[in-house]
Amino acid sequence: MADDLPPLHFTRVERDGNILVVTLDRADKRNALSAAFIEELCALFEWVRRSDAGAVVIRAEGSVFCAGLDLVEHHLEDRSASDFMHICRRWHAAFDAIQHCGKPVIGALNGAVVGGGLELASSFHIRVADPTTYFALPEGQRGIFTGGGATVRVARLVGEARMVDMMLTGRVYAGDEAVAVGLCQYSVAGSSLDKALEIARKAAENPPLSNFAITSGIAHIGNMPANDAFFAEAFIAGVTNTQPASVERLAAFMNKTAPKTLKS
Ligand code: 1HE
Repeated sequence: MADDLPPLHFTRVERDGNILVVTLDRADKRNALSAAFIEELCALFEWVRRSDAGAVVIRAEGSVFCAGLDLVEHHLEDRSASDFMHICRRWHAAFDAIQHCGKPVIGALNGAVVGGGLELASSFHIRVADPTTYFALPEGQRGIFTGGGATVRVARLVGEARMVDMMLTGRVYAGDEAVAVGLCQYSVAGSSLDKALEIARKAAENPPLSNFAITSGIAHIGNMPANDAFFAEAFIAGVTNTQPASVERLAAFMNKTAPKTLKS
């Protein structure tokens, strides 16, 4: 582990080979996101970006992955509109730092992934649910609005109409239905951590530049008008598809020493 890991109070970081395992470690408050927790995620993922990790798994201590905004802190702080606007901008910075850390980020989810917890999880590239996992946006019921990027990331995952329904009615999704609507890509009968580690190890076999292009390029291109998107895609492909690691892998394919893409 690099020495310059920032001080951590709400998370733990361990290494499993070239995979970083980040644990949300505020189980007594169901991993609710206080302002200080968000600052820690900003600093930690800036460090992750500079690390040589091949992929990252994010898991949580305790029965709940993340209960979202620290509602008690928010209530006690008696924030002004402008205070909370600045808080939201730090949430955006933290989740952007996760999404664009350059490495595949896989969430090993459990229990509630709600409100800001779903905003956090939607910044991961792959989400794996276990049988206890459920997703909801209880903002309407709490008399608040999403402020950590859900209007972009969750709406992209599930579509605007479904997100409006989730916020108005508090509708909960879990299991295969959560996969079907796009909230997670996997729902497993066993441990979400085991599956997330398996996915992370697989993804970490790709060249780092390819993983950077995949984990950031698709999201950025999705914000562009089609003509600009095609230009950006060509540019990214120009750089990625001519990298030394790609030349080696294509030579192996030509020489019939590379694995084929087969069904199962
Ligand atoms: C919290 C929080 C929290 C728990 N902020 N402290 N998020 C929500 O609306 C979800 C609110 N939380 C819950 O509905 C439940 O806590 C759970 C279903 C997630 C878990 O229930 P449970 O029975 O396991 O735990 P608990 O007994 O409710 O809570 C245990 C402790 O965690 C308790 O503290 P204690 O000091 O009394 O022991 C709770 O107060 C504390 N806790 N959740 C603060 N969220 C940028 S905008 C984002 C907008 C949103 O995120 S809205 C969604 C907010």
